[in-house]
Parts: sequence; structure tokens; C-alpha cells
Amino acid sequence: MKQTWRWFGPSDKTSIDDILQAGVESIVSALHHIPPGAPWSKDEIARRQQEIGRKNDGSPSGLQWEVVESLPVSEDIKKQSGDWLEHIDNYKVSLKNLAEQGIEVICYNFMPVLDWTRTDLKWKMPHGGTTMRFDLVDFAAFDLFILKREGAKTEYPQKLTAKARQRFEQFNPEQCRQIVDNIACGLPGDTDKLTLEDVRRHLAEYNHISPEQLFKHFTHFLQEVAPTAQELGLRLCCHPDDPPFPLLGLPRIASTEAHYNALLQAVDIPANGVALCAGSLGARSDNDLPGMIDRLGDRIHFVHLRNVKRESDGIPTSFHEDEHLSGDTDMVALVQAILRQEKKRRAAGRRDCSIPIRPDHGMDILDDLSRLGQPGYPTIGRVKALAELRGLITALSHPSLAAKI
Ligand code: CS2
Ligand code: MN
Repeated sequence: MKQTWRWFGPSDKTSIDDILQAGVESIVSALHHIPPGAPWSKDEIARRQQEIGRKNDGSPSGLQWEVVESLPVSEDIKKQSGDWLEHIDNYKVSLKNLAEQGIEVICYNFMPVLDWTRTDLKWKMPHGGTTMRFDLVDFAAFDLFILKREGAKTEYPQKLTAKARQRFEQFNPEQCRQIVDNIACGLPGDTDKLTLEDVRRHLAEYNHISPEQLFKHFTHFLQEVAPTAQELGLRLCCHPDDPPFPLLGLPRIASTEAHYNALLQAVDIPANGVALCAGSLGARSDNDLPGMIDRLGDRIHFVHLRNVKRESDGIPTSFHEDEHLSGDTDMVALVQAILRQEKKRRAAGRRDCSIPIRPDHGMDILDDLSRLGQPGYPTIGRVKALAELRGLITALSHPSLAAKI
């Protein structure tokens, strides 16, 4: 496994020097300043590679840009509206430029409007650190009584609506503002927060797009870009929906193993692959993550190791992001499954037998609590997460255990 770390660029509160101390092997990054739909030029890509390759004092860091997360798919492509055809052409240009700069793994998602969604970005853990949480009642209160989305009324069970009404009546104006900010925050690295009006406008544009229709748009996108990626020697990988169930009436098409089977079959070539995010998929009790690694195995190009604690077995459910080795996902079994997949790849002589993994999110602990980094991306919390995962990987890779994998 290749132990990677997400870096948002020079403005990131975790520096390349810090990352080196975390024992990271290579970097996951993106050109967040380029708007979705626009092409990434070779110069811009090269600039980021230089930034990654240098320590604060200008000497070489020895780190390389390993994975792009994300090369964003524009809303126009998802909706097949506006400039979508030009955006697909631009996507191919970006792929070509990335390939020429030697970057092979490209992650993206196909979530309409919002990337990950949480109701609380600083939920206090008993140990004093904070984590991110999705509270279904808060979310329904937001949807029904703050956003006042048309259609919401018929989508929530009566019991949940009653609880949400009660919750909303207890919110003070500051809590209302906070929840709007938290929900509209779901674009890591994106500095433009969406306003309530923006959210309403974006949602309205999906009124007539069913999951089946969105999947057609997705298939078309894949038919265009995956063969290009294949020719260029790249591996595209789709990050799952987070959380992995429908929200705000929006269509969802990357939440389950069945969804992934459909998207892999839609364009059945190695370049069309999976970014298996254990944290996102783990919020559904019916997703068997180690089994998904085994079954989707040879098309998995990137793995996010994260653990969530589901607060019920229902779908949807409230959940919070737990310690990486706690939570509802059996992290030991998951890492074993990745090692098993790598062993198969080695036996088959594949070049990509070391799968890039990264600690996805971490809790804010110690100095993180005053550093105020990107939500979900604290320095120390992630150092701890990676250290725990590295211990697990090292133990399970030991010759005395590896034979059993
Ligand atoms: C990430 C995702 O922070 C996170 O949860 O795993 O936002 C991920 O970067 C995107 O969905 C990938 O396109
Ligand atoms: Mn993830």
C-alpha cells in the first residue's frame, strides 16, 4: 500500500514539511483554484508538482503528486446542460496533460450539487477532541423548515418530521446559521460556500433528473473519458456518495455495491475504476466493505480509510466519524482485504500492485483545535489516524501473518 496524504496546496495549514514528519510516501492534491469544467494546463500541473517537491527551505521534499483528488466533474456535465460538451472535451485535455506530467490516478465524484454533507463539523467526543457528524433529525429540520424544500414534506416519515419540527423550534438563530453553513460547506478545498438561495437554485435544476437519467449522463461521461484515460495509461476512480443515501431529493448513483457494479459494467475497461471510501460507504449497514474490496478488487485504484459509527441500522441514519480503528467497519478485515488484492496483483505482474491509500478525515485533537484547518483535514488527527493504520498495515504485512492473507 502506498501511504498518501491529501494536501490542498500552499494555503493548506499543514505544510509539506509537516507532512514529511507524518511519514507520508506521496501526495494527493488538486488544482482547487481552477473552476470545474475548465481544463488544467500543463504549467498549472507542473507548478503544483514543484510545490509538492519542495520543503519550506527550498530543498527537495522527495514527495510526488501521486493521485489527483479531484478532477471535478462540472454540474453541467452531470445535468447535460449548458457547456457540458465543452467541459467533457476539457476533461480529456486535463487527462492528457496529467498523463504527460506522469500522474496516473484520477479521482472524481458524481454527486449532484454537494460533495460530502454533515450537520456538525465540530461534534465533541468524550475525550475532548471534535469530529464530524451527520444528524438525521437536524438534517430533516434544515430541509423541512429552513430550506423549506418543496417535496420534502412527503419524503420523511411522520415520526421523523415531528422530531425535526421539535428540533427546529429549539434552534436559536445562531444554530440555524451554523447548520446552513455546515451543510453548504461540503466541498473540500472549495472556498465558495453556497448560500441557501444557491442551494435552492441548484436543487431545482435536478427536479426532472431521476437516478436513471443521472446514470445515463454518467455513462455518457464515462464512455467519453474512460477510453481516453485507458489510452493515456491512467486510472480513473469514482468516489462514493457521502452519505450514501439520497439527500434533498437529489438522485444518488454511487452509494452501494450494485451501483458500483453498474458503473464498472457501463464501460468495462480497467481505466474505469473505483475510489473505495470506507468512510462514505460505511454509513450504510448493508455495505459489506471487506467483501467489496474482494469483489470489486481489480478495479479499485484508490482507497480512503476512515471509520464511521452508525447511530442506527436504518438507511438513512445519523452517524459520526469515529477513530480509524473503531467505528462499525472492521478495519483489520478491510486492510487484510486490500493486502489480499495486492498479493493477487503481484502474482499477475500488474504495475499497480501497490494501492494508494490515505487516512480520510481525522478528528481535531490537541493543537488542531486552535489551528482551524480544513474541516475533516486536521494535521494531528490525521497523523494519529495514519500512524494507527500504518501499525495495522505493518503488522498484517509481517511474514508471520502475511502467509494467512
Ligand atoms: C473526500 C471527498 O473529504 C472527503 O470526504 O473524501 O470529498 C472526495 O474528495 C471527493 O468526493 C472526491 O471527488
Ligand atoms: Mn473519502
